[in-house]
Amino acid sequence: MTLLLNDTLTRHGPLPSAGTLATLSKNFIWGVATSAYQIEGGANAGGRGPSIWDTFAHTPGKTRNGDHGDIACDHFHRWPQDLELIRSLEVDAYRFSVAWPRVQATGAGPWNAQGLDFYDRLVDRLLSRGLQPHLTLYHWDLPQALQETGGWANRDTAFRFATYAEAVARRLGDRVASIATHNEPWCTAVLGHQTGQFAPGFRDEAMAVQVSHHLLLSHGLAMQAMRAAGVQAPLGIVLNHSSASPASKDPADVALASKLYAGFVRWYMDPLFLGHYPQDPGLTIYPDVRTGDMELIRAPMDFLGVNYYMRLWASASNVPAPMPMGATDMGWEIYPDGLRQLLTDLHRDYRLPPIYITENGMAEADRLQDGKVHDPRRIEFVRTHLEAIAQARDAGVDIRGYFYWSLLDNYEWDSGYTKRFGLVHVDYETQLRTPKDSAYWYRDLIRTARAMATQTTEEEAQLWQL
Ligand code: IFM
Repeated sequence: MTLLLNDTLTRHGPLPSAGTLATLSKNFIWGVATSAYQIEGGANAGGRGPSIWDTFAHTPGKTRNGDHGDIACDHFHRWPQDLELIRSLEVDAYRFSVAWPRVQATGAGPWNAQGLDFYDRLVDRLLSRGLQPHLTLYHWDLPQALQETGGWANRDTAFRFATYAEAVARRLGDRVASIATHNEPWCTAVLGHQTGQFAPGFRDEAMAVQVSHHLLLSHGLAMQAMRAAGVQAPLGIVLNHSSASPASKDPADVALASKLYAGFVRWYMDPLFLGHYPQDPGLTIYPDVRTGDMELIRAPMDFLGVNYYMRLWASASNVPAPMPMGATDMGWEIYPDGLRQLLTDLHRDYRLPPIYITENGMAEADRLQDGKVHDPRRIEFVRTHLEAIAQARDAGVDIRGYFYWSLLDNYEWDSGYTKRFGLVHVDYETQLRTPKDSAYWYRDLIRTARAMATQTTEEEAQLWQL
């Protein structure tokens, strides 16, 4: 069952300041985000093939409680109700991902009509509800069959990805508001191939570096294929980014901050916007790059998606971050000013296309009590991060929207179902969806920002008439 938001205006926490709302009221969209493996379930339904996350999650010891995405939020079956829920949030936009193994079971060969139809219906229903669909092609669920031929460590996978991207874009690209090639390639490369925390679970740094290059190459090839197919939707990529703070002025801390930022942010931004990998004394392993790769990778994009959760804290002597605003249930420091700093630094260092904040949010140990979830820290988290975004916008960064991560509590990868990021609480036994206080607060914020935008436009119209 799905409880929709009722119409009453609520006061669950202070809204951002009037200045922030004014800054974010024009030419700015509000959204919520999800990804396929984290919500869909329907693992064996409709001709879907297995992905590396099915394999990884079903391997004993890899995820908390052995949790997997076989059912997740059962969105594959409950999507019509979920779309009504999104509509009742009064957002402008919904960001979701397409599961590659749902539309092409083995990552090569025939297209699965049932899978493509699923996303086709989703897109059409979103549009009919006045919601912009923002599509991500790869949110970590590589078809298992491709892993068996080497996965992202095999250069050929980049070419398979471009074929997949073109097929999806030909089918949906006339209706979606944007297409991102990858979500957070750093996670695929490093967590999937260096630390072994994520699927496919390798622990090999040199492999991770080569994977990062193949991911970027696959982005470039997919962009080229989609452009050649005449796809109309704006095309880009989504990166997870952080600012980096040295713990002190000690040169060792400063050098560590530089290395962390180079490995996390510049490793992706420099190839995409400057056409080369960054040089930093802390970076020692570089990938095998073939002639023509960098030209493909640096091809212009229509937008950049930025996901921000926390800053990187750099202490060579392991001094812990001070965490004046506390930490989330993931243990991640809450540090909104890092988002302002990151955005203004990116603006200073690169010629950027318009930016969307494609993910930002927090996990909290939420409890459903008497049909309600009180989550004041999440409200404060979003409010303070919006203040940071407004400051960056005022400083000249072209930011066009904000997507809260996530619409629903969902499958948080190796943490299984133990971490709740949603605006909407999910009871995984019954699949009951209950909007949290933060869902109401977010809806009220959007209403207020929209009212301001209309008011300003009316005032401007009056000015012109004088
Ligand atoms: O849940 C993830 C998402 O899949 C990618 N970005 C970070 C989120 C929170 O960890």
